[in-house]
Amino acid sequence: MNWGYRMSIAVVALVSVFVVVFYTVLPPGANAVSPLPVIRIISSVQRLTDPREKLLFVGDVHGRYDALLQLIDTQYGGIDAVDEHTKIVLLGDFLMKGPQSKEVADYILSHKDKIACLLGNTEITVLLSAVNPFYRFRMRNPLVFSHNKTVSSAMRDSAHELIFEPKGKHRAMVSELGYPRLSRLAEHCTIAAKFDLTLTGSTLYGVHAGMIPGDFSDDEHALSSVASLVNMKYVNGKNKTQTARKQSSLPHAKRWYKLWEGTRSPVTVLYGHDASRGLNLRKHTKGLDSGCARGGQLSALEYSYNTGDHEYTAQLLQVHC
Ligand SMILES: [Mn+2]
Repeated sequence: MNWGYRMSIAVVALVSVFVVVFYTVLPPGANAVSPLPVIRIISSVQRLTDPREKLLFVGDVHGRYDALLQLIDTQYGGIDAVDEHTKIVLLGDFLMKGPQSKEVADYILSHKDKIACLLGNTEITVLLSAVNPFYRFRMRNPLVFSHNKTVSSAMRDSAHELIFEPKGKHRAMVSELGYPRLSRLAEHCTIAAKFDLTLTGSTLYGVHAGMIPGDFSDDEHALSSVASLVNMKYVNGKNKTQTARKQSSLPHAKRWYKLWEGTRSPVTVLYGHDASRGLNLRKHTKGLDSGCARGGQLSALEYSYNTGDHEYTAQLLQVHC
């Protein structure tokens, strides 16, 4: 054997040993940049007791900072004019697709007191990519949520379809936003938000994909998986613990919001995620993803208390994208 040939074998062997040690022997976390903050599943319960308080729920922004600005400008005359009685709630998937993800992230982080953000499947996948920079070989580091839940690699729904699989575009988003900014988003945003409207005894939940009746009830075990909350479109009508994004992935598949029809619950769920259905306003469920990312509209619902009839009214706002 000549010298060059021996060297090639030695190099291949060394690289193989390195890869094996790096991806199998080292404990999880060893090849992460650094851990992200624990992500809160639900923000601390917010009680609205003052009739002046308003909530503005905004559908999937998807990097369209221009549309978000136009919405806030049209309704309030700019973010600086939003008073302390008004809370803006972004319903997830505010990153990617459109060209201005960084501007959207900075807008949120510069106005944390006025803007609450929920994490969608897009943000979860970007965050998974951030803590697994070498995902193309193997994903080792889960995201950690309050309630001791995790979302990790190769996470599949009941039909074994991969739910969160970071791809090149997610890695590119990690590079564009940078780790410190993503870490601040992970700290500020939550998976869901609950608002108790004490003046009427009703409750509003915001969540990116959807909620099953009974989620967030006092029985903690009734909580759906994080994957359901941020990614589902369908539920198995005969087993509501099984959810999926695709209809073909489930037996007895029906849209999750059908489970809310006919209930006498005082709960209303506001969500995004389902641009294929578009604006979808029902009694207990309000779908607000009207396809801004594909040239549709950015939709929002503003809840304000009407002192005349002692009810909250929901006003629809839309801007063209
Ligand atoms: Mn989504």
